[in-house]
Amino acid sequence: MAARVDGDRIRLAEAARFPNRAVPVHGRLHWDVLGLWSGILDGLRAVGEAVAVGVDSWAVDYGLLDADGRLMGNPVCYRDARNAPARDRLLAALDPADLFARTGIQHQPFNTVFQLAAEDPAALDRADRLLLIPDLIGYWLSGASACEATNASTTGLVDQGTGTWGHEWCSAAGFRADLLGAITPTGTVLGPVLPEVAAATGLGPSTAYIATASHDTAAAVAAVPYEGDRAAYISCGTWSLVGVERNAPITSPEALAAGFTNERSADGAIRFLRNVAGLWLLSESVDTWRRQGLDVDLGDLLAGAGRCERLRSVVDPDDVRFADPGDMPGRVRAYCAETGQPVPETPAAVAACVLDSLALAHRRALDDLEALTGEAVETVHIVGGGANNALLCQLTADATGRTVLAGPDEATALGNALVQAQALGLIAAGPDARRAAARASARPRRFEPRGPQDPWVRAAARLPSAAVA
Ligand code: LFR
Repeated sequence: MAARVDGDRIRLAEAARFPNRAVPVHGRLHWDVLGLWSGILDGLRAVGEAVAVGVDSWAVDYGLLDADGRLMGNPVCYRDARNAPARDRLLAALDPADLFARTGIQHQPFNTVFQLAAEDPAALDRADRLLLIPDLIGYWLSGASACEATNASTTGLVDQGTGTWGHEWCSAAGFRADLLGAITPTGTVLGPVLPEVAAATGLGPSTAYIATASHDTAAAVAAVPYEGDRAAYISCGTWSLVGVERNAPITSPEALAAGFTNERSADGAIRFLRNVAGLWLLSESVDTWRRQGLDVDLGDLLAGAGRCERLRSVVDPDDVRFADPGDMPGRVRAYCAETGQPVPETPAAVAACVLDSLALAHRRALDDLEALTGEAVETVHIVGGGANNALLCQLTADATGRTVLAGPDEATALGNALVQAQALGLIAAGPDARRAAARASARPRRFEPRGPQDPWVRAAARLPSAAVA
């Protein structure tokens, strides 16, 4: 994405778009990180000159570098099956409540700490450095190896008390703490891109590489155009991250049991949120139908889903069966059959079931959020690609009985750019100035709740109680 600072706002333009797929090979699910790198170089070539560049991506995943700074292997995708047993092993060796109290991070199987416990010990011995995905791309761009703070917080390895890596968790997971570099404050200007990158892309040699909010969710939350207090966000894409921003973490046993986590925001505050499985269920369904030779058009599918009877069948999107890539429509049908609900047969019926279920999961997360924080939520900002899904936005308003403000859809790119613009002094420092710029840059669409809440309450009763990681 190319971002231009225009007075008090940021204008975004798409420069290039390429798919990011996890590739199963030899019993392991990998990311094609070199494919991503070449897509990024194409994108930079399309942008041409730029004052600065910053990278964000999904969290937790990493590459290992050897002493020559070479990537030792293709990064493993966080959805790989190796993580859950490693998590269970580590949690049996550590005190889970203490781990949560000190890191603030819920025990998702894919947290970096658990992935590292599942790594090949020989690879960890040989490795010189670990870089999370955006830091790895930043290293290839600039030669600087950052450990940007928002993404570092998702690893499950940062002690919130000291603000740095917890060495005892590194040894428990079986790796040397010196694989991790010092944590880089969000918004640090790290110097120019490498001459070979400048030459290959047309970026000027003085283009700065900035450690922006490199966790995509932190970047998206940095761009929420809040209009008042009592607002929550749903950063809605592959995942629905449902949360609020707070000054202090909540690390009570109740928060742990409810599957909430405390990640770091761009300003060093806390993103208190729950990971809800999100539009992953729909995108995997569409991929499955296409593999089966069905010609699925997303617009037609959503229009069809909108015409279906509401709440005919619902699933718990956080059920572990939906976590792995694969035949999502088949799993949705099996879930409905097992819970004695009508089985959705057509793609539109499956999409309706998924979207009703996501709206219901949003409702459940917001209710839990209110109970845990003791603060009412009146408005819900849906940001990210899900903001373009008008049906999901309307259903979320209906299910939660709250006003939904949808947009910006490219919240992650906007937040990334806002943090860079602040680092360069193009926008005044601090969260208030950034929020004002976010509001000036986005025009959210409003969805008001329709109808009573009872059908949603009754539908929720059809599901087993909240699935907690
Ligand atoms: C969203 C996200 C979530 C994180 C998950 C795995 O893209 O970054 O915040 O929990 O992906 O990294």
